Amino acid sequence: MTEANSYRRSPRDWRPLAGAVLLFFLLGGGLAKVRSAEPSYGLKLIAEGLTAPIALASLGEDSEPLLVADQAGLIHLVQSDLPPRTFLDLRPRMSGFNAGMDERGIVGLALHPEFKTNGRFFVAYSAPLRAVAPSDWNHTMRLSEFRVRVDRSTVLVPGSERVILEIDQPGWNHNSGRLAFGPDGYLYWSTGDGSAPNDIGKGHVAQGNAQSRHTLLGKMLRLDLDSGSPYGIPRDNPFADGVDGYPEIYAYGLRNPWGFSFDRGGNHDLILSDVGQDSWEEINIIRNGGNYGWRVREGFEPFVPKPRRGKDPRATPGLLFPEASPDGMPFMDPILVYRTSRRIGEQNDEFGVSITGGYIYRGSAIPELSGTYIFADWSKSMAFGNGILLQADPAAGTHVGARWIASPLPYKGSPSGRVQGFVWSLGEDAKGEIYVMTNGANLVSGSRGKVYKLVPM
Ligand SMILES: [Ca+2]
Repeated sequence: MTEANSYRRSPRDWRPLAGAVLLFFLLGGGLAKVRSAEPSYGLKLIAEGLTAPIALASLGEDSEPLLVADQAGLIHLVQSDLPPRTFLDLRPRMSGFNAGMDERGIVGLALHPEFKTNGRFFVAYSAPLRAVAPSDWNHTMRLSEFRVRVDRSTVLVPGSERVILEIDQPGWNHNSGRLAFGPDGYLYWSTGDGSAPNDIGKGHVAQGNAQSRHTLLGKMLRLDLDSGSPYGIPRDNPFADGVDGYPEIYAYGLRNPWGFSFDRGGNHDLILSDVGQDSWEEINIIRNGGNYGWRVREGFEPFVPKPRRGKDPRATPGLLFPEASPDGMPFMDPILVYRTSRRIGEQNDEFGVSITGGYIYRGSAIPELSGTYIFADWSKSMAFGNGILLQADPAAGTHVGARWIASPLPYKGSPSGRVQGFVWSLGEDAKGEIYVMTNGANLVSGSRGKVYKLVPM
């Protein structure tokens, strides 16, 4: 907790801090990376007029063309200097949206590792509640496969949708749903805890969905899309035999993972952001079978929820397990935390209210950023968008017990790292270059969504 407090730093403190770090380095202290005060990179607008861009992928070995998935239900084909054009329209197959905030829609996109030769790609989206689900639940999250023509990757094969797996969702939020293929060739699919505060309520099992091994909510799932029908279970999934938990589970104890990636270099670590409820935003290194703590822990601490609507949640029987995991397994601590700004009635100088996961920069355009973990916070305000780009130096390693520290990522024109709009998501192309997807509104409607690329300037 004490180490976390030291991260609390106003963006305006960045310049003097950079100076202090430089002095420390010159005196032989040898702190992490030292960069010039004026960043040589910035954000280049490559697409606008979208709604809520949430995931992207290069179609080929070059950066472009890009597929950009919009939470509102469209996947666009994006090339610089051309208007985005519709590649896939899932709106007729989706559940609806709230007038206000919403976490439903298209939430995940991933191309098969052999996409070039098999044309297969995968999308996670919110479908209407299926008949077998409890009738008072909200919707059904669907993972589907689609195909493009192998001779022309920009052309979808009509009628190619094949439903892989559906997960019923009690609420409209905490869906997560992000997708990525690992270096092992398996598809990883993150899920949120299902909705309600404290992971308690309608659609939440007694010990919380995230801690239960018998629900697919609050998990990292891992599927083999090259065997079985509609999918196979990798033999080393922790509950592959289905005895102690659902075989699709790879890791658990997650609340609402808002972005994850595999490092293209190094140890190819799986790096995941988990949005906190009351106190801490987290980055976690996800390992096979790991229990990442939610709702028993938040950050490095036992989770003690703040009272809501006048009720003291401590009075809820069975809520708190502060000392040990209910199943006796050790918890996996995050590798990085910072204070969420969402606490009520507290003066704060934190980065924002909701962490957005990113990428270790392995591109070639900005050598200055090589090896830096680049991520973001959605916004400091819930109402108007003032997101921030953040960075951490992974030099401390990714082993259990390693700790990274978050700081703003200043870029040309923004010494504070602040971004206009809500940072909806970050993306990475085939060359390892990084994209920042924003939305000018805190809604899944309108046309204030933009895609920027981090480029030398
Ligand atoms: Ca955690």
